[in-house]
Amino acid sequence: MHLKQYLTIEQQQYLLTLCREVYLASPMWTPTTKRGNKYSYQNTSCGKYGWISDQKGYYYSQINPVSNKPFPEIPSFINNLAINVAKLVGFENYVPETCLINYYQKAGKLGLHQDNSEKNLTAPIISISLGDDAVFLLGTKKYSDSPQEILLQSGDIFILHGDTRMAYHGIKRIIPTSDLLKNGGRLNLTIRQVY
Ligand code: MD3
Ligand code: FE
Repeated sequence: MHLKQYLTIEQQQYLLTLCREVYLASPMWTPTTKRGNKYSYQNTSCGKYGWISDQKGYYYSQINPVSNKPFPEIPSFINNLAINVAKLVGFENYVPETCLINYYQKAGKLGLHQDNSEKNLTAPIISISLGDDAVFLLGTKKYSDSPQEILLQSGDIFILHGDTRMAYHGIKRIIPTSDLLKNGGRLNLTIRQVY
């Protein structure tokens, strides 16, 4: 479910200050694949768990690998927003356990992949876009099915549930359009119930 322009400018600016607070306490890093290749974006997390991709593969951890400290809590505005949005797709007992924050500069991208390192594969994933536009690719459970291109803009929320939860997806490219972030780029927040 694509909620276009769901957030006001004021809400987007507030989310941005919350993101800054998170990455001051929990610095970003560039994730790598199992083989040691760098992804074309940076990330950090808040919540009980954070998402890690390194030589060991993809997994959730309670420790930020840069600071060696636990991830900070999910700010209550983000937590409440996720709970309310989950209700829109019929989930009354959604428990946000992590909020992954991805930062894409102009050349940022993310290849087609499935998100399956969560134990709970039925709870929805909630994605919030801030800053520059992104061409988002959304396929199906079959890698070879050609994905559709969806424009994600600042203030949009996308809810992945039901059949789309296990769909292949990625970020094809970033289109510099927004002045929300001081130095440009795009932030994506994905809120997940892991267990
Ligand atoms: C479709 N992030 O962090 S958000 C990711 O914009 C990720 O940073 C992208 O894919 C980003 O794993 C896409 C939208 C999104 C998030 C999770 C999904 C789409 C999804 C899970 C299943 C299917
Ligand atoms: Fe993903």
